Amino acid sequence: MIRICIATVMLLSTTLASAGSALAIRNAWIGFLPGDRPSGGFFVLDNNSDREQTLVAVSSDAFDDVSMHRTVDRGEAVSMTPVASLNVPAQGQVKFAPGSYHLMLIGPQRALQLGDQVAVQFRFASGEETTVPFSIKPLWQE
Ligand SMILES: [Cu+2]
Repeated sequence: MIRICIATVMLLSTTLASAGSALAIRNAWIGFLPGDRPSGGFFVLDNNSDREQTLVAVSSDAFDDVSMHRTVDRGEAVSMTPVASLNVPAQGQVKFAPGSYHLMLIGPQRALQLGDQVAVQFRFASGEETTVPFSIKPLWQE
């Protein structure tokens, strides 16, 4: 019974957090590469709630496939590993930036140009979803 009560309280606080838009995604941009090569997506995710939030899915109609990656520098070799989900601490922040976490955007549905915007959907374990416009920018400057 206690477990059920706790679950209910958590559900309620999740709903309240959603209503207050506790999650904010800003500085969202996609590093431009000509042609249909995979692009990287970058942004800052703020969790303004008092609960840890977990980012569980990212998608976009503008691409065949979107996934979360992390660049790992092992000294002699730099590689990327897929990230299935990502925890954002309460009152914390996660930065997606070149050389670190990034979105891997594969198979653009149309030729993208500098200055274009594409919509990217984010889904969290709480059930909250948000759609964020990403600007197409040169890869080597923010
Ligand atoms: Cu990658």
